[in-house]
Amino acid sequence: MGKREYTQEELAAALASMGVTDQTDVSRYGSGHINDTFKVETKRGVRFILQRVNTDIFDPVLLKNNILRVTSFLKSKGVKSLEVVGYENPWRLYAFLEGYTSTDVVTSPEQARLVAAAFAKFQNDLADIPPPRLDDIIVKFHDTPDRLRQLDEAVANNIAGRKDKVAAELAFVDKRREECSRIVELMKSGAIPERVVHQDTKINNVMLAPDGTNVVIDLDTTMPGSALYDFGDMVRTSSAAAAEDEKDLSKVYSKKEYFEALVRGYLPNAKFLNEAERENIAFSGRLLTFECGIRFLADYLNGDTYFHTAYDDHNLVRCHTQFKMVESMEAQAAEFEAIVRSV
Ligand code: ADP
Ligand code: GN1
Ligand code: MG
Repeated sequence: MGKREYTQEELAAALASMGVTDQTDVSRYGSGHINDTFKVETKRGVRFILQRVNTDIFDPVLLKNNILRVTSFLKSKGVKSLEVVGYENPWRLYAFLEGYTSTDVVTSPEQARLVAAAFAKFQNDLADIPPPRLDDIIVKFHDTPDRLRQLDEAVANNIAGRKDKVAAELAFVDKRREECSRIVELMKSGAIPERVVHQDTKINNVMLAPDGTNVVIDLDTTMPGSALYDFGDMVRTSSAAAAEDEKDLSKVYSKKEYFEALVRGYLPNAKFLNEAERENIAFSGRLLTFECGIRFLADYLNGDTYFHTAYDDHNLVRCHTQFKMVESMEAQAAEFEAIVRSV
């Protein structure tokens, strides 16, 4: 879906509802695929992030409740997090994280290590959030068999008439169906515990500062799930040699030195992991990347209604990079397993 247009009047009304009337500039910001995000400059020199929550995807009332619980709990622990300045559904205002930047591609092993340590710390920080259980903001979010079911439905419906263009991609999926249920089955059996996890650990959801400090952002999907969802999705973007929408697939592969840095950043800081979780660390990278490829493919077939897209085949290009990453991880599976064992 192309991004929705907003008039300055609409943006001004949203800001005014949250007490800001001295804005000098409000402009699109960041490269998130879900919400509409704006940077706000003011006469005072204070800056904000204004966001309109994507109400096609989220129940805004449940989402607000989770976000306020998570951010206030982290604040009570002295953990630097998103600071909610205003929240008038579907709009919200965050303090701008000055001095921090986000990137779409990892540029050094040290950066990968820092990001993995940041998400391990995030999981630790939220391990003792008081009851009740956080809401399932998106039900079955990382239930890979259910994502396959959604893809099959998209193929059957063929809403955008693109089915004939994706025969090779569907054959790629068919060869890998069996492995898809491993994590959900281990969760059902109790071998893998439910924890409060982030569930969208892509590299641009961590803000980084030059001194190595960081802030985990995009807390919309922070809810009960598996720690492996976070590690796996980290491998998806933070071991990638190229951007999620790189068209030249010869540039797209999973870098072993980045994978190793992720494991070195994550495992020593995630001491809570049990045996079954540790055994599936390397596998989770392949699975979560495959799942994301399936999601891009299903959205392509559905006519691009979920992820923001900038051009016609954007979701198909993204699907290709994900599947190329999967092949790369499959080819290095033994080496990746050995890295996990050595750390
Ligand atoms: P989406 O859910 O669409 O991915 P995000 O919440 O991740 O939206 O925000 C999109 C981008 O906006 C982030 O990747 C980051 O670059 C930027 N951003 C979000 N919140 C802040 C903040 N508080 N301060 C500075 N930049 C931010
Ligand atoms: C979306 O919101 P953003 O851009 O950080 C998506 C993730 C996908 C990712 C793929 C709520 O993340 O699950 O992995 O795109 N978020 C949601 O880039 O669906
Ligand atoms: Mg984001």
